[in-house]
Amino acid sequence: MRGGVIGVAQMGPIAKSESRPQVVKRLIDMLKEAKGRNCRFVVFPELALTTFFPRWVYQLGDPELEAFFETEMPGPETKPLFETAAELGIGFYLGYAEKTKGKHYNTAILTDGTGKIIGKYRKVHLPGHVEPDPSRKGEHLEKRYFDIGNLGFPVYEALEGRVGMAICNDRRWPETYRVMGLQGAELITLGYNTPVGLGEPFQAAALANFHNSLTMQAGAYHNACWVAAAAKCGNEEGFEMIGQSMIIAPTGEVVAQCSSLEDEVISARCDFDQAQYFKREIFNFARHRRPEAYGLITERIGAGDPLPPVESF
Ligand code: CDT
Repeated sequence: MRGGVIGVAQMGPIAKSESRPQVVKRLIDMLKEAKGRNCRFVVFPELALTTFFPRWVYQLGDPELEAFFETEMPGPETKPLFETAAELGIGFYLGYAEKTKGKHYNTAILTDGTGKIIGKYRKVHLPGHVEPDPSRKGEHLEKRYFDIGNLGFPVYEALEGRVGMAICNDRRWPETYRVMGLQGAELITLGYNTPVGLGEPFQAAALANFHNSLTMQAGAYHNACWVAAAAKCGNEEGFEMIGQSMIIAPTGEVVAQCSSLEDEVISARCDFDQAQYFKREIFNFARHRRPEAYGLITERIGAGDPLPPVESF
């Protein structure tokens, strides 16, 4: 079978005081559990090696901030994860904070079953703010700490098919899935940290789980691909984050979902050929998509740009 049994390894909270070796042990334990379930690939969360530090205000260059970033992958503390994965013959998606050549990225890597890195993605849609604002109930300062990803949305050959990556807020944007869908992605892997209770208006917090599944189920169906998504969740340093990690079929159906807010492994048999009917018929982009008829949508419309004039007819 192309594809195979895919695991999602959701993580409960990571305390600020937790060391990298302690976190890596948690990841290894879940990798072993995934092996017991016959998985050949496992998806870990966004920023899976540390607490979600963008909730706090640091000055750039502060050593405490810089310590959240990896300067090499694998490094001495993450190597055991790669070694175990190679022993077990499991590939994985891992999110972490990456520092390279003076740049800081919110990054994910893809490995094959030998512990070799075969793909990298750097988060494009960075939510939140650059400057803290004491009137907010909680901060989300990804724009302060990370540079915008410079790798696009690449799709890699893996699991005898095509596998792409996204990170957290990316999952809310249809273009994330479509850019990978246009490259024939059969599985989109992603990790997330989604806090609630930062002072959202009206029902937004209550709808956080609904919007989580809504965006990913739509992305899977519209692009005829599997989506495997892992949360870091629960009460982390006094801040609540949603769980609801899931695996979604190309039909848009949820086929596995976590029920806890802790470390938890789920798995599903993801046959890439199950996507072929939709890729060949309903979402055959080459045959049915009509970008030349979409008009202004092909022009760049950025934040703060005036809205384009409306044609009268
Ligand atoms: N990590 C991440 O991207 N989280 C965002 C929450 C943003 S709330 C300011 C998300 O879209 O889930």
